[in-house]
Parts: sequence; structure tokens; C-alpha cells
Amino acid sequence: MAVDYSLYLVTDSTPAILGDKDLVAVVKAAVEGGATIVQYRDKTSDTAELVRVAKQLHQVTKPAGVPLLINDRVDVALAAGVEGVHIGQDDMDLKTARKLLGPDALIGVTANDREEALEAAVNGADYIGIGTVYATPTKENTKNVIGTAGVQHILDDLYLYDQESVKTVAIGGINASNVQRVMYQCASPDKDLDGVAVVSAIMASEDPKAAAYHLRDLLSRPPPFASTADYVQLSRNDIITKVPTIIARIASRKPLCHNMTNLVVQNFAANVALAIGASPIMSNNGLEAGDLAALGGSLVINVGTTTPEIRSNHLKALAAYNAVGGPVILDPVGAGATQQRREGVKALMAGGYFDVIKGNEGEIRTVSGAQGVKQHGVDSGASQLTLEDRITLVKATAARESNIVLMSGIVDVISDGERTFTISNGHKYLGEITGSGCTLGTTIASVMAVEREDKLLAAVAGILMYEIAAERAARRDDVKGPGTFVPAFIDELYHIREECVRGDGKWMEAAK
Ligand code: 3NM
Ligand code: MG
Repeated sequence: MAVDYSLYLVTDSTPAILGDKDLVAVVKAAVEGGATIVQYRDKTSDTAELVRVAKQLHQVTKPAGVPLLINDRVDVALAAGVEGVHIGQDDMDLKTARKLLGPDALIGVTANDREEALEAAVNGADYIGIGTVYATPTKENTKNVIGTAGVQHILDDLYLYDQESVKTVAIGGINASNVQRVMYQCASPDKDLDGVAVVSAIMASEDPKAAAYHLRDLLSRPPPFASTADYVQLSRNDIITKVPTIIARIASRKPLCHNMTNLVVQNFAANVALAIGASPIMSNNGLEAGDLAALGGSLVINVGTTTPEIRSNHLKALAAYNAVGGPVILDPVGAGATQQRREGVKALMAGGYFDVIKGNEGEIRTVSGAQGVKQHGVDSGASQLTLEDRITLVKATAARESNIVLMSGIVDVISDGERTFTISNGHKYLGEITGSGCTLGTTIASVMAVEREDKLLAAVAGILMYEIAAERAARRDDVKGPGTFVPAFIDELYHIREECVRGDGKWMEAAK
């Protein structure tokens, strides 16, 4: 019998989660709402009580065709005659459990890393519960928070070692706010996740039926921010012909470009947005982000001068834009410079989806998880990687996050995990003024608001407009250095926009 793992309910009888609700009634409601498999998890009751409750639960799950599994206890599963067990790394070993329960029983195993997952798969587990995805108060002593990247890594390995037939669910901190993103970002190119396991998202709900129904509904479709277009190859010629049309669209649609940016560049970023034809709003209030996201624009989150309070605003805004699929760019300024920044960037990436993550070499290395990246301030500093290594890192990080990663530098590297480009435009004056990285984010976000089909093309368009404008400004006779460069740069962004509106795309010939 094929088992549907999509919404896996793990029960919890502790007052902190169950409250004064009745366990059997909650499971009944959850099954009515659409839970597809249930695990009875009770770490404290006596054996007799476990068997008694398991039988009651089975009377609820069995008529619905929903398998019931018992956590840890093979003896209880046998006594209650349920469909199987779920065993952790400290419980009875899988082979013995299989011997006792027989070939038809469902047996699942918890795995934290690739070794545990592969061992479970090789020894015949029906499914693997992979976690802990996100830190959760529901389970004490979780060993490792592995994030969606960790889950994806395990799925990669299961495929690589010919274990793709084992089913997988992710567990830990999954709820309605992140379930679609978890499914989207955990998927590896060759093996998808089969479902999610939740405790508190259903067990702690006042209306478990509605909670389960809502989760099932969310699981039935991709997140609003998922790429809809299939990857199309983009030749240099495609880019040259498409970019001016896309940029002309900014001027005609005047998309809202919402910047939650640092104290240093507020004014400059607003001027850049205006110059390219977007409509800037510089709001750091997360509570109004829902209203702003509804206007159909895009969001830049720049952590240049962030604090814990600002971060909570960032997280609110991120959720609001994710909910409607509005493009969001993360600028992890100085990500590796301090412990606060490293943790802050982690919290943001765990808290929502970024369509684009843009940063310099040190920042992107930190985002990718490299340890001990030396970053003294927010400046880029000298490159420590070869171009080849930068390309490999950017591509792998984009594939891992299922998004777009841009590593800026003398040569910019940008990838969506499948398609990778290098761009060599720009001018050294961009490194001599403040806010050039931040306002590149503003520019890319503005383009992304009007080019929703191909996000990579949108980001490339933003970079080219920005960097070619810088080249043109630096060449002007009236530009003597960084000070005179700034107003000339804003002028040239404006001129390029006007040329695009006139249908004149000759400026794109400078693209390198
Ligand atoms: N196992 P919630 S995390 C039962 O990592 C369990 O193996 C985990 O609870 C693991 O959905 C967890 O409320 C609790 O976050 C998940
Ligand atoms: Mg256990």
C-alpha cells in the first residue's frame, strides 16, 4: 500500500503543547483536516497506558486509511496492532525492529546527518525523519539544527548512494509560515522531500482540523515566490536585446522599491531608485510591510546598520513579501565581520526566502557557511579566491538555496544554480563612494519588480545598467573623482533609462 507522507503528525501529550485538549479528539480532528500519517509520541506514560491510548488512536486513524506509528516502542506497536514504529538513534536497532514487526510494518528512523540517513536506508527503513530543520522548543536536546541546506545535502547523498526509494520527511520548527519554503528549499535536484512532520503546528492549535487543512492546502502548491519559468538558456545576444525592454518597463510601471536599508545610504538609495524610474519607499517598519507588499513591488533588506529590533522588522517584512511572492533581496553587509552579523544573517535566512542574495566575496562565503572568513569591516577587501572557485561557490550556494546568488567584485559572478554569468563592467570609483553595493541592490530589486518571469535575467539587467552607468559617468569630463562621480552617476542611470524608453539599446554594447 502506498503511504502518503505529505503531512505527518507527531503527537505530544505534554500540557505545554496539548493544553487541556483531549489527545484522541485532536488526532481525530487532524485526520479529518488532512493529516496523512500519525505517530503517537509519548515519552512518559506507562506501557499499559501507551497500549490503551494507541488502541484508541487506531480506532480514529484506521477507518481513515491513515497509518499509525508508535514512537520508540516496538512492544507497544505489537500490542496495539498498529501499522509501525518510529525509532530514534538511541532506540532498538532497525534490523531487530524489522524482525519483530515483519516485512509489512512501516518503520521510520530519525536521522541528523548523512551517515545516519544512509545507514537507515540501507537497513530497510521505509522512511527517514530528517531534522532538526529549525530550532524548536518542542523537543529537548535536539543534536543539530541543520536547516534546509542540511536536509538537501542528505537528500543528495541518498540519491548518490542509490537510496532514492526511501521516503523522507523533514521535522523541526515547521509550520504554516514556512512549510512551502521548506519543501521548495530542501528539494535536491534528484530527490524531493516527501512531506513534513509537525508537532506544535497541529497539536498546539486551538483548531487542529483547520490547522491540518491549512497545511495540506499549502503543501498542495509551490510557494508564491517559486520560479514559474523553466530555465531558458540566455545567450549574450538574448541579454543585449531583452535588457533595454525590461528597463523601459520600470519607467512605465514605476514599481514600488521598498528599502529597509542602513542609515548611511537611505538618501542615495532613494535617488538611485528615482533615477531608474522606480518609486522608492524607505520604511523600516515591519508592521506596514504587509500593506506595502500588496502594492506589487520588491524589497531590499540591507543589514548594514542592523540591531536585534531592526532584525525583527526585517523578518516581518520578509514574511509579508514571501506571502505574496514579491521579490526580496538580501544584502548581508559585513556578514562575517562580527558574531552579531553572522547570527543575524542566519536568522534571516532561516526566517524567509530571499530571491537574491548579493554580497562581496567575504559576505557570500559567510552566507555559504564557510567558517572563519576574515572580514575587518564592511568593505570587500582583496579577493582570496580564484575566479574559478568563486564561480563554483556562487553556483553551489544558489543551487542550495534555490535562489540567485550574486558575488560582486571586479568581476561579478551571478548564478541561479543552473545558469552562471560573469560580468566585468563597473568602475573603480564605485569602490570609492559609500553605498554603491547597497544601491546596486536597490537597482536589481527595481528590475525584479517588473521582470517576474526570469529572475536571473532581471538581476543581470540591473547589474549591467548600474555598472555601465558608472563607466559612462567616470568618463565624463566634468568628473574629477569620487565626489563629482556621484551626481554624474545618477545622471547616467537616468540617461540609460531614457534611452531604454526611446527604444535605444546601444548602451548595452558596453556589456562585458
Ligand atoms: N524530532 P515542532 S524535532 C519530535 O529533530 C521531533 O528529530 C525532531 O516539533 C528531530 O513541529 C521534533 O513543534 C519536534 O517543531 C518537532
Ligand atoms: Mg526515540
